[in-house]
Amino acid sequence: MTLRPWIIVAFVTLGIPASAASAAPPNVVLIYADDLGYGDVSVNGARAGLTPHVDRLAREGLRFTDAHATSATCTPSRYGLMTGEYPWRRQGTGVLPGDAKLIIEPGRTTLASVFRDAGYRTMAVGKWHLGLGSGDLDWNGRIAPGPLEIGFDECFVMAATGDRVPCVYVKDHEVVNRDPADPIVVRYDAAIPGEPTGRANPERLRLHPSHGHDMAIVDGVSRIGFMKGGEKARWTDEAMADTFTAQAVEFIRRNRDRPFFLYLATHDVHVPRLPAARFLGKSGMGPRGDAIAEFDWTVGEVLRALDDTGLAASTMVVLTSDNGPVVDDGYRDQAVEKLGGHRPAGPFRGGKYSKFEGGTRMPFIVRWPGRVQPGTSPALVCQVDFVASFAALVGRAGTIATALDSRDHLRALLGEDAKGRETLIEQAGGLAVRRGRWKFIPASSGARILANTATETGNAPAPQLYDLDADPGETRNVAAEHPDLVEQLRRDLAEARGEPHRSK
Ligand code: NG6
Ligand code: CA
Repeated sequence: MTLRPWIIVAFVTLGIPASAASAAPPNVVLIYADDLGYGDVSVNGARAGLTPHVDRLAREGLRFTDAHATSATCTPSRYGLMTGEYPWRRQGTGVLPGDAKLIIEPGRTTLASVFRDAGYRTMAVGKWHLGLGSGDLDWNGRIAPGPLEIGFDECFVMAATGDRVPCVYVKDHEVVNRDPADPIVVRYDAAIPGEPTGRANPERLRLHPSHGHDMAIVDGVSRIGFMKGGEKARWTDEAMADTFTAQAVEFIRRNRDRPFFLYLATHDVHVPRLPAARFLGKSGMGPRGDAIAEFDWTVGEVLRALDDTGLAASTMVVLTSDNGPVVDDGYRDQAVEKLGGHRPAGPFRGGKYSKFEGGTRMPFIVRWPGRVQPGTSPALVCQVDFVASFAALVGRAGTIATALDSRDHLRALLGEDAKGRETLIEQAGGLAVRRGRWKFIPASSGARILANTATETGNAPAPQLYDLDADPGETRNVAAEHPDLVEQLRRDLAEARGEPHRSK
């Protein structure tokens, strides 16, 4: 705590609890990693020295051990984070192609609009993956609706993922460096005649796919989807983290004198993993580990910008990720061969695409010097609660009609409540449910293991119940020993789904 003695005296004299006496709401910087697993940071078990800046954030902040994304893939998690609605309530919230239309209705209350309406300057930097336009978007014209229509004052984003076309940046309503003489064509339904593809022209590749990813070739890497034109607008993979980080730092500096919300959604550590040359070999784990080092560098640059501008104490930094880790996600990048003893999901089972805890259990740190006591919290928290919780932070507590799954757990985020949610629904295709230490996965006929990524999905023909306190790795199914709990969690899931409970 950095409270000065006279302030403490004032609290005592006036009877104001120190915790309720924070001044203005802080700036908020949300660093949202892509596919970064619970165990990918040193503070959660990765080798010492891999993530020094994340470690610093954890030392100075509150590290959560039971924090979640809503889902085990990107688009649904981002949908839940932005809207405060569980994505599985909505059709069309699965992993989107790069030419998908915006899936959040313009004008809807979102995490961004909550801040904007409270007088914050808001910006989205990095990965978007929530769709752009309203169908049949012309990439050479005005790109709308998008981030600016759902609460951001400005944006500098990629449309979808690093491995999907179009491989260009969008600033506000326009593709960066677009050239009317070289129009951009994007399609997902069929190849574009005359354009090379990874499948037809593997000799042109510097990074080869292990599965999928054999369509358009951009920057020597074959991607998902087809694209033509826009040569000057195409990104260079190795410069992506530098580009996004520079945008973020510039936004912080430019807004030093007013409240701001920065949503910094990195491309790291998603595929294709092509970090800048200076990170190569840094991790000893190949490009996936080097991408973690690059992500950590981004975190360091953000912290440095806050230090340099004198904004560290008045800024809440939240660091988390959109879904669990995956080792081979479609490129032959040596991630499997060089993994060694590293455990991307930490002590948890599964990862990206999985109903086991590794799917949604995220690294999660909140730093707000002088306001949030450093330490760890076991509270069950979820990104779906950001809308309601941050609305409370900026003084707008109350029901937001469209954020129907978002609960105000600000006290948990600030370290004043060690419990958090009573129950939580986890999504990976199908659903699983948490109640305190208990985790229930209903019977499911889906594949137990995804052949391409070697993911343990959590699907099984029999219902599964795990005691995560005793067995965080979900290795011992205790459903048969606790029929009452199975029934309770089944009911929790049915209630969340809004279905009348049918006893089985
Ligand atoms: C999958 C891709 C995977 C990744 C994922 C989305 C293939 C074979 N696999 O379909 O590489 O892009 O979609 O990842 O195409 S996410 O983090 O954006 O959800
Ligand atoms: Ca992701």
